[in-house]
Amino acid sequence: MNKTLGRFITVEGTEGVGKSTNIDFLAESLRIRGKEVILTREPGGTPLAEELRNILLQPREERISIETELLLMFAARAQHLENVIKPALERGAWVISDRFTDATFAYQGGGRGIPFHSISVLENLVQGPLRPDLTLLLDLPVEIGLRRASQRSAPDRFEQEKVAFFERVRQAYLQRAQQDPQRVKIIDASQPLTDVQQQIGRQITIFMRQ
Ligand code: Z5A
Repeated sequence: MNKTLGRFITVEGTEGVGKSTNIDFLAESLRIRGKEVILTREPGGTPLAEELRNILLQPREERISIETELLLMFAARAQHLENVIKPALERGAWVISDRFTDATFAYQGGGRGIPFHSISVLENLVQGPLRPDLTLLLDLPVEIGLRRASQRSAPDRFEQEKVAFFERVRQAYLQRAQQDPQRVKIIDASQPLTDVQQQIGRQITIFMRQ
């Protein structure tokens, strides 16, 4: 656990797994236990980081190099950590972030092919020792997630990727869970919403007992 009073929970997964749908439920289940909860997201979470998010997600003619994409993700993260996450943890709040650095390992690492050790260098530079206390990985076959997500607005720059890209992202996430089972808990997101929420509730109960 971080040596702060608050706790840092991240929610991860590939496209359309139900992160946004379940994050409010997660926040509410902590609030009824008396916790101050801060909900945030990556890339984003501060005005500047949200500007970087727009740059990252907007489809554009000029190709964004994979290194530029990686560095912009960490630039947004540095801002988010300094101005939102660390101050909240220091005053004892529980921070829930819709995505964090596991997404970088999954998308820029697994998806784009940037070596994991290069990502680790930036992770250490930007975060120091700070890591999430708990990560809920909502896992779902890629085609189901893409089908769920396709019912929304026009696809962003990531959503324009092919199925094979998201398969690599999913495998990288599952690898992260395998390497750190104490922190990363897999939630079967293919189940009906009530069942997914029961799984999340169980993990939160276990986490709060630790
Ligand atoms: N990215 C990156 O590359 N590197 C990084 O380091 C970071 C991010 C931090 C923006 O993320 C992009 O940034 C992301 C990765 C990249 N791009 N992609 N792909 P984002 O999180 O903002 O965007 P997103 O992944 O596109 O989120 P999403 O598509 O909104 O997914 P979601 O929040 O997980 O899904 P949802 O909106 O909650 O649910 C989708 C639909 O399914 C919706 O209609 C629900 O009603 C429905 N749903 C949800 N649960 C169920 C169940 N259980 N059954 C049936 N239907 C369900």
